Formats: sequence, C-alpha cells, structure tokens
Amino acid sequence: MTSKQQQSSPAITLAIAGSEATGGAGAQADLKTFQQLGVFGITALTCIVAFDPKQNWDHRFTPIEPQVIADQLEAIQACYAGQLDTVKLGMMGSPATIDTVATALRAQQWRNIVLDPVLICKGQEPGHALDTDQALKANLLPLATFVTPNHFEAESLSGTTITSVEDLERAARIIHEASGAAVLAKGGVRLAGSEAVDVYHDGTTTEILSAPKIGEVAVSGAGCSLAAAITAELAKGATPLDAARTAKAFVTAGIEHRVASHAPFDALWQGGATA
Ligand code: PXL
Repeated sequence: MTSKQQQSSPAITLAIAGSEATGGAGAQADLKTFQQLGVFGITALTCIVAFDPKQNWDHRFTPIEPQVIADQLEAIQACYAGQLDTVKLGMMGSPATIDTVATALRAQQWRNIVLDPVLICKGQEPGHALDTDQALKANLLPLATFVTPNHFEAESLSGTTITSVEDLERAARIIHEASGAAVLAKGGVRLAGSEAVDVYHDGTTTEILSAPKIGEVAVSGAGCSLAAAITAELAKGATPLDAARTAKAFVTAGIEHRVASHAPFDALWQGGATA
C-alpha cells in the first residue's frame, strides 16, 4: 500500500447481527450507519427476522445454523486479519449462536467490542428470552468493552427496576461493575418527561445525554443505529464518551427524519444527519 492509500483507507468495522427484512433494524441499520459515518462495514448474519403483516407484524425468527455463522466469521477474520479490531454485536437470538460468536471473538484481539444486548424488539412481549438472556450475560457481557442496554435490557442485566433517571444511573453503574465495559443505558421514550435521557457511565465518568423526545413511540432501528454509530466512532478512534455523544446526535437526527410505512412503527433514517 502507498501512504496515500493508507491515509484514505476506512476503518474496517464488523456487525454480527440479524437481518430485519424491512430494513429498519438489524444488520441493515448497522451497515447504513457504518456507511454514513465513513467506515467500511461488514456483516455476519446470525438470524433472519421477517415481520408477519398477517399476524400483527409479529416476529418470524429463523436462526442461522451455527456452522454457517462460524463460516462467515472465519471468512471475515481471515480476510481482514490484523486490520479488523472493532465489532458490534446485535441480535443473537439463541444460546447456540452466542456460543459460536463468543468462540470466534476469542480467536483474536479486539480494541472495541460493542454489545447491543438485544433481548426483545419493538412491539414484542418481554419474557420469552430467558435462556438467551443468561447466555448473553455469561458469555458475551464479559467480552464487551461497551454495552448499550435499553430500558428493559438495563433492568434485566442489572436486576433492578428503572422508573427514573437515578434508577437508570444506578443500573448503568451495576452493569459497568459486572462487565468492566463503558455503558450507555437508554431511557428512550420509556421514562416519563419530555426528554429522551440516556446515561453514560464508564467507572470514572457519568454523563446524562438528553434530547427532546420526538413523539412517545419508539422508532425501529434506533437501538441498532445507536450502537452501530458508537462502533463506527470507536473504530475511527473516538473516546467512548465522544462516541456516545456523536451517536446520540446521529440517532436523534435519524428519528427526526424517520420513514413511515404500513407497519405500526416508523423506521429511523440513517441519512437524517445529512438531510
Ligand atoms: O431492534 C432490535 C432488532 C435487532 N435485530 C433484528 C431485529 C430487531 C427488531 O426487530 O429484527 C434482526
């Protein structure tokens, strides 16, 4: 490589995530976010989610065979050995997938492992994912350098109930102490008030990130895009706190420019920040 080529080479950034066919969430949101923020995006797919328009847009979930997940990761890690040091983990969906992903992660050194601990998606009922929840806590949380739980996931990972910003701060501290990772615990539209409040905590710094709520209904892809934006910023060398701030602004703009559809939820548009 010439030095000119090296200078203009984008950071290589991997998302291990599920496909969400309508393009609002999952690997599609990750890739669009990576592109928008100027990193070279790659995905290894863990599952395919196809909402069911005949059944209230419920999730039809198809896991990808563990061997097929392992094959994708083998190709990616061999292809970018020595160049790939930043990964985002999205929807895993099963303990078997978590095992496969954890094994591949342990095969190399990472600078950044951003875990979006996806337990349920918009509109789904909580409580169906206990075994996945436990596998995630046991096998992925210890590897993470940055974790982005939403309200439900922060309650689950911290074992606390969250009804206020103070509760969210406490949960962020507990999750940091359990994992050693920087934590961005997201209140989103779940906490009362006119602001969408997230709490950043990394053991030394606590910062409340706040933006006026844009409606009271969660937008599809907000969580995925937030974690992907953090990942892209970390890949480019930002500090965890700066990555969180940039990602919050990116997602706020994407929600402002959201895309409506025939589904009962709008989708964040990653182009919102430059619209
Ligand atoms: O928004 C969480 C999420 C992540 N990944 C996939 C999804 C969803 C929600 O629908 O389908 C693949």
